[in-house]
Amino acid sequence: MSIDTKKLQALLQWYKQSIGENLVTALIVNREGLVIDALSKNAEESVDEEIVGGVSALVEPVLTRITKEFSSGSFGTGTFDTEEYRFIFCEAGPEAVFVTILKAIAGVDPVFPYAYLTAEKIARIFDGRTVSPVIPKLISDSNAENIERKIEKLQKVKVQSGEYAFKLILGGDGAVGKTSLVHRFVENTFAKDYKSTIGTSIMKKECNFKELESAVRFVIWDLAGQSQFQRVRKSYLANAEAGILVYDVTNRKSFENIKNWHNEIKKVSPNISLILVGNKIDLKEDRAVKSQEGNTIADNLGLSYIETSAKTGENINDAFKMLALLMIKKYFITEEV
Ligand code: G3D
Ligand code: MG
Repeated sequence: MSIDTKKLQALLQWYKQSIGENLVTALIVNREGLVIDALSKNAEESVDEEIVGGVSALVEPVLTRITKEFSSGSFGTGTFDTEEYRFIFCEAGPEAVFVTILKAIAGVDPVFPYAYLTAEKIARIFDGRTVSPVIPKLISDSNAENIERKIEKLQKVKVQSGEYAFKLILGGDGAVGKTSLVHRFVENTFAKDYKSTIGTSIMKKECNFKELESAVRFVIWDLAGQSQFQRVRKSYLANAEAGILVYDVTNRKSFENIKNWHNEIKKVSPNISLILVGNKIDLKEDRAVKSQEGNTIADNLGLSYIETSAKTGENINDAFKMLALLMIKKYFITEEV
């Protein structure tokens, strides 16, 4: 494969201009984590080996995980923070990942649209298709729509044997424990130093039921609650078959907001199957919402209710199992009749 490296470098230079001084560097790596190309200080200079070496050491563990988790399909995008840097990973075609490294103080949301667009262009360069290295200012609606389309494409994450998994989304205020819940379920770990997710990360997980001889596959989408990027949020919620509404039992406001989350999700995905989760039950002293109240609101909304702790792992598997059973009832059993 011959890659137009000049065009690649021109594109990276445009990217640098678009992002400004918060950009530390940008890399293109393959799925094994090897650097294919990187932003050089200026278009004529060759790539700074020292920066690339240091950065790929940092990026490697993350890429290893990505490669492992998404060996059978797309992973879309993900973010990752260290003390010094913030990373954005964007899939750039089947072979490459576009990695943006920002200063720790940088906001990720304004960078996202540029990262998506650049990743798309990188994929085209690798394919040998025609593409301009010029990156326009992304403020207009039509550009936002392009990004939305790209995300919709990512929705169709294919799993083994050509079957499609259910798209699962999470609703609920920031910091109620959505990301922790998913990580607990997917990896069975509770990362104490986990920082808030900005953007979307996509994980997949299969639930097996011996009793029913069925497997339910979920493709779990995790988006930051505080995302200001409304258009991304709408396509995040769209076409979802399953969802978990989460509140924090120590945070009354998050409980009161459940109705709003329910409305917003139902508006975008009317046929979604939802359950309600009251999380952080390990914090017994700080409890601000009674179990009975959780039950009542769930009854009113016609949902099943379960209480969990992503910290201790209590009821996490059962929560997902509850949802998987709903999916079986809706999609498998009714089909057989
Ligand atoms: P979000 O994805 O809904 O925004 P996160 O929430 O999963 O990022 O979690 C927000 C904070 O709550 C995190 O703390 C996380 O460790 C903590 N948390 C999540 N679930 C539980 C739980 O069940 N019990 C307890 N005690 N804490 C939980 P930090 O301090 O890292 O912000
Ligand atoms: Mg989160």
